[in-house]
Parts: sequence; structure tokens; C-alpha cells
Amino acid sequence: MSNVSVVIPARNEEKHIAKVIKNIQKNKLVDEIIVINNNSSDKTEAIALKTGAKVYTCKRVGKGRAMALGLKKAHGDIILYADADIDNYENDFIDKMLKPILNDKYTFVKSTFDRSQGRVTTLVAKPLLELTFPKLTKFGQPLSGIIAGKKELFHQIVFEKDYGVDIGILIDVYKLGAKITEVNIGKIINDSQDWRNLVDMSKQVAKAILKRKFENNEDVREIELEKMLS
Ligand SMILES: Nc1nc2c(ncn2[C@@H]2O[C@H](COP(=O)(O)OP(=O)(O)O)[C@@H](O)[C@H]2O)c(=O)[nH]1
Ligand SMILES: [Mg+2]
Repeated sequence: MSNVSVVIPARNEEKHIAKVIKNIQKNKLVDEIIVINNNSSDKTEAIALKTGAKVYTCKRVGKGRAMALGLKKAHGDIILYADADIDNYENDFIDKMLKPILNDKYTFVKSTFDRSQGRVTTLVAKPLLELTFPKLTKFGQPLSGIIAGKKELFHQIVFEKDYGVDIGILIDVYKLGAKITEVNIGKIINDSQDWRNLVDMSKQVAKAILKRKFENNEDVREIELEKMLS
């Protein structure tokens, strides 16, 4: 039997965190719930502790850093990452995410969901993926933070420290030849960010993609540079 750890990165999520944890606690497949807080200025930490979840604090800000700390703390051989700011997870979303891995058919599961595509997804992630890793454009929500995978797979890659983490993981597991599937977990309502905050997120996502396209490839970089300058 596999053990499942759920890791929830949470920064200033006092409005949502209790509901998210309680929903996940109902699931019998889950062995531990780990919340990674980031010096939230609100009551996220205290509320999470009250639910009985394990809570750790990540010293430096960054969604990717929080996810990496969660991986380090997790005991399970399967890790499911979930966002803390989603109030309306359907009750069976964990079962849906874990089934392909528990059946030994896949080692990585990316969620997709029914909501209008986010702005960074439409304007940055998808166009850039089309130009760099076209096979990955088939994923409906390439930036989704709700993912599941074998711990040993995550141990083979290096997480980006910021919002580049999710697209970075997708590209890295793809490059490793992992068996990847996409699962639709229904309708999701996600807090929408002010567009000004999306500028940094866009840069982080673009950087994570481009880095993976051009890393260890001096020749390509030279050619691209030549082209640009000619
Ligand atoms: N611990 C921690 N969690 C973070 C950080 N940044 C984002 N998160 C969490 O990661 C999840 C997704 O982040 P969010 O800002 O909603 O990104 P979006 O849904 O892609 O717009 C939420 O649960 C956030 O609280 C961070 O710096 N530290
Ligand atoms: Mg969100």
C-alpha cells in the first residue's frame, strides 16, 4: 500500500485554509496533511494548526520554495499538492488525482478544471509552450498547482523557487519521460489576482520555460543570438 502526503503551500490564506484542510481530512487515502506557511501576516498558521494538520514555516517567500520544503517533510511515497485558496474543491478531487498513480498506470498527474483560463496561462504559458515544448500544449491548465506524483520522481528534479515551479515541474517530468496524465477535477473558483501582480508571475513562468528550452545548449543560444542580431 502506498502512503499519500498532501502538501498545501499557503501564504495569507486565513479565509480558506480551514475549509480546504477539512475537505482533505475526509479522504481515507490521505495519510498526512502538511501546510507550508510563509510568515503569513494573518492567522493562516494558527488556523491550520487547530485543524491538526502538520504546519511548517518556510523562511523565504516563494511558492516553489514552499513546495520543496513540503517535499522534504513529507513521509508519503505519493505527494499531492493542493492550493489553499480554493473553497469549492469537489469531494472526490483527491480520488480522481490519485487513481492513475495508485493503479500504477502513471507517475505524474496534472489537474485541469473548468474555469475560464487565467491570463498568464493564455498570454504567456500557452504561447511560449507552443514555441518551445509543443507537445505540452495539450494540457488545459499547464500552470495548475494541483498535481500528484511519485515522490521519487519529484526527487529527480529541482523546483523553481517562485511561480515558475508548476510549469517547471511539468516540463521536467516530461523531459524525464515520466508517464503523465491529465485529470479533470471539475469546476474551481480561484481568487483572481490584480493584474499588476501578474507581471512578476508572468516573468517567472516565462523564465522557467525558456531556461528548460535552452539549458545546456550553447549552440542554440548562439544561433538564436545570431538570428536576433542579423
Ligand atoms: N507558503 C507559500 N505559499 C504560497 C506562496 N505563494 C503562493 N502560495 C500559495 O500557493 C497557492 C497558489 O498561489 P496563488 O497566489 O493563488 O497562485 P494562482 O492560483 O496561480 O494565482 C496558494 O495556496 C498560495 O497561498 C509563498 O510564497 N509561500
Ligand atoms: Mg490561486
